[in-house]
Amino acid sequence: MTLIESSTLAAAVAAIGWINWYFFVAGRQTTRVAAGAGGRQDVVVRVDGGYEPSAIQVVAGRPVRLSFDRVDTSGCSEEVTLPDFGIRRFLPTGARTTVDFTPDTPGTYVFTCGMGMLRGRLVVTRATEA
Ligand SMILES: [Cu+2]
Repeated sequence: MTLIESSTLAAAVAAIGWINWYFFVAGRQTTRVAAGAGGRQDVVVRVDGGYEPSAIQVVAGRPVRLSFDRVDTSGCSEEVTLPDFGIRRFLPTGARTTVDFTPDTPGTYVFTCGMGMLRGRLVVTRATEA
């Protein structure tokens, strides 16, 4: 192999490694939310062609506030729904939209865009598990 061939190969291997990490490792990390003053579990979710963080862990029986900061202009992300909680909200670009609810039952719930294409997970645990 020439030097150019081997450095191209190295760059390709590095790119593949990064892509695998991005989709299979980074996306699986769950953000644990600690309750702040007043017991509310506050988390800011960036909406930019997806949700960041996309996996959020909270404790059952205490109020949750999801603050969606939408930065993209794709029609896909203009709505967010939490079907298990009967919530559907419009998210204006460049603004923060807060969604308040209290998950009473431990379990894994989804939040998605209006069409169900962008997806996030809300993992609700018992207070003693957190
Ligand atoms: Cu969508």
